[in-house]
Amino acid sequence: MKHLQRRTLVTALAAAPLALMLPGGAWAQKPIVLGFSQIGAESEWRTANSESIKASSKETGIELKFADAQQKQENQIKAIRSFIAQKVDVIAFSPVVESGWGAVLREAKAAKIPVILTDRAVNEKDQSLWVSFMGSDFVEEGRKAGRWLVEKMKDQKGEVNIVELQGTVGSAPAIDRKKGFEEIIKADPKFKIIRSQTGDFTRAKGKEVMEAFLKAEGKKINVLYAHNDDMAIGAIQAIEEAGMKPAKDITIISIDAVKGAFEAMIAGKLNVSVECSPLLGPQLMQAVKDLKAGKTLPRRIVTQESIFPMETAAAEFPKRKY
Ligand code: GYE
Repeated sequence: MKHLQRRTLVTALAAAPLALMLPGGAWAQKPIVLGFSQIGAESEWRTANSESIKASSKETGIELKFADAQQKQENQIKAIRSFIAQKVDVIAFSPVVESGWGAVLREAKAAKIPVILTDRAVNEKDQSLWVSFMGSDFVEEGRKAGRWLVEKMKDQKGEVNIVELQGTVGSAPAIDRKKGFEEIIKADPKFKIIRSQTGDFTRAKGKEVMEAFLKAEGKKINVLYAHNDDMAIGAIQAIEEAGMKPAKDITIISIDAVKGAFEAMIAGKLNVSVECSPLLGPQLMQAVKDLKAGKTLPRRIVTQESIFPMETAAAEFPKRKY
């Protein structure tokens, strides 16, 4: 009897791990938990980015804790602190502005939770506070916008007066897109940025600020450079309401290449959009898995992107995924 009991126990113990085996032979494990702090829903780009992250977390079985910060840094810091308290496996976030992250990132590091930056960079000296940064090269996007303009205006003799709608103040894309664009246009003194103000990456503010530009400068304005499509779309409305023709009276350049921009280009109201892909979900989930498998991530993962002048819009539109 004693002997039998022992055998049963041994058999049961041997069988125990098998009970955790999935039909495919893989071990059933607790799902990896990812805490993601999103900036908000300020633009078409951002909505597509959130959808990409949510969809790929489902596909990969990574449990996603998603927090929307409504464009406020303090909300992002709160969300990250709550992810630390919940002991998630990995934290990822898209920092609304570049600076002011040191303290919370040190808390994550002390809790031994790896942090991945997506989309936007932070301005912190201690690079050990995050394991990887994936997203676009915003300076290069600004350069692409500048190069397109230089080529477009190459035969223009007189001054080219530009108004600029900047993204969120202190954000990486606003800082870098301005920098890249200026770097290219400064080669020719005929290019002048006569007004530059933030439209916070939204349609409503883009429209409002463009109205003010038009009031102040009117017909003097030759070019609008908007740091994203949404602000350009808002500005197009302001230009039309002022009785002018967008893309004709004022050449319009923007960044993102979201569907709304393609629609505007097909309607002949936007001249060009530089691509910035929001589809970071699959790369992020892969990175999370790699981290959990003990792999070291590349410090920088750059998204590959293109540029779409309005002449290409109708042919490209059906292929667009965001
Ligand atoms: O261009 C803009 C969004 O960080 C790249 O944020 C992103 C920018 C994008 O609101 O539309």
